[in-house]
Amino acid sequence: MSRLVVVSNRVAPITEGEPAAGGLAVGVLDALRAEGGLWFGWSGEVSNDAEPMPNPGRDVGRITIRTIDLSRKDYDEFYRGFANGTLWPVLHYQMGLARFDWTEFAGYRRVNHLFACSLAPILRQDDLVWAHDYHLLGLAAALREAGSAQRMGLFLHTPFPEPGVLMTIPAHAELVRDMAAYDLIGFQTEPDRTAFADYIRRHAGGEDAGDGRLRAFGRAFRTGVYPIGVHVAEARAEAELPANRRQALRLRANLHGRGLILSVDRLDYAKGLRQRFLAFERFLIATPEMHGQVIFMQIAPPSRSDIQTYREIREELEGEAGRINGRFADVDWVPLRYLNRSFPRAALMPLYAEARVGLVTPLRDGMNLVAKEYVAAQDPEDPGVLVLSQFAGAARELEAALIVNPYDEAGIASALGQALAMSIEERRGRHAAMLDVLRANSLDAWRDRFVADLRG
Ligand code: ADQ
Repeated sequence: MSRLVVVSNRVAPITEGEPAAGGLAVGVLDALRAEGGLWFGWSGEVSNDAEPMPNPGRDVGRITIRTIDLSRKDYDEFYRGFANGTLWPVLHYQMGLARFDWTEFAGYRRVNHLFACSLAPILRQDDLVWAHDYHLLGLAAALREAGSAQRMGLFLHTPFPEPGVLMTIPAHAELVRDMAAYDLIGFQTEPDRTAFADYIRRHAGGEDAGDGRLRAFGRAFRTGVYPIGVHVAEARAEAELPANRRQALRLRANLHGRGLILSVDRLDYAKGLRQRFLAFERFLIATPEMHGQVIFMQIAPPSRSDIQTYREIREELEGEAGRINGRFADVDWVPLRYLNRSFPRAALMPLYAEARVGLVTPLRDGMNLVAKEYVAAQDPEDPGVLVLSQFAGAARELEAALIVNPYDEAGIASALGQALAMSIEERRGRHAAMLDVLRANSLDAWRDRFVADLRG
């Protein structure tokens, strides 16, 4: 069988025998472990050399890891610049936070070429190349220029915006032309796929055969919908494992029977944290009888903290958390706990299980695995309630959650009240319905379907 070659911006640090962090890492590693293969990407190191040499390969079990470092210029223009300063905000409909600079776009393409030039010589003829996410929209085009003819697929973990939004990026035409060099492009949801197909039809003079097959720029290629999932049974098992439950037990003892509302996100403006804090404040204003009865805990480790917009959102949240606690706290109760740190995945699952409410309200999100992990970690006999943004990809599957508009603070506040008061019968019914969906669209199913379609 052909070898699987995974390409992602970062190669997750992996150690044999230890679990990996994050959905991409877990899903991809399982595939590579099962069949053996190559994982290629940036090492995470910024080198002082203008043109860093590829790092020596390393084998972990049947997986070969190959990485390259980035130069300072590449890091600034590609990673901080076009990928995270332009693409990330626009893909999440946050155009007001996006900047654009042709030099950074050229840097983005240069790094896609750098990846391609390092990868092309080590590819075998029948390899399957599976690229991940918005950093690598141009990888297949660069590989084809370098003479590679392998089958190449891209899975986009983020949303794909409607054409009018995408076109706020002045280089939109170049970007989409590059994407068309893939043989298969996978999206999280049907609206994402449709938005891409609309662009191809209306703005690239292309054709849509209606069954996912598109034709544009002289190439025929396929698109499909592959909602990423979680390992359902493992999440529940991790939630119950005594060794993982240390923090959760301390938390429970400290709650003194108060209801816990829990949110877990990377600290990112697309996750809707500010609106969520304000919604919690609304809830406290509207329900004085709940004062002293409920605690909202937000876990949000900083990410991309060398980018200005990320520093700003962090400062803003610190201010809001302080203000809300100053306004409502009592001698024996602080309503909002804001933890600017990360937890190991294994410790997160028992924390999810402690929470009466999982509050997941991104302004936009490709999928949002926290929502799925929260549901999977619950005790089916006494499950908590998921409050979920209509703009998370997960909302298309988890219809039995309480679905909210993340911009509607009053709506979120009222959903919190509904969630905290929900009867056990209703909680069980909603949870069982969501669990069925999670089992059908598991992480294994996501990966197997994508790889099978790429192979086919
Ligand atoms: P992210 O934006 O990182 O991922 P999400 O899917 O919620 O968003 O989280 C990915 C993983 O990170 C989860 O497994 C979660 O447990 C972990 N994580 C998040 N916050 C954490 C914290 N505070 N401490 C420890 N772990 C934490 C991108 C897209 C998403 C898409 C995923 C997968 O933005 O829309 O769902 O990729 O495709």
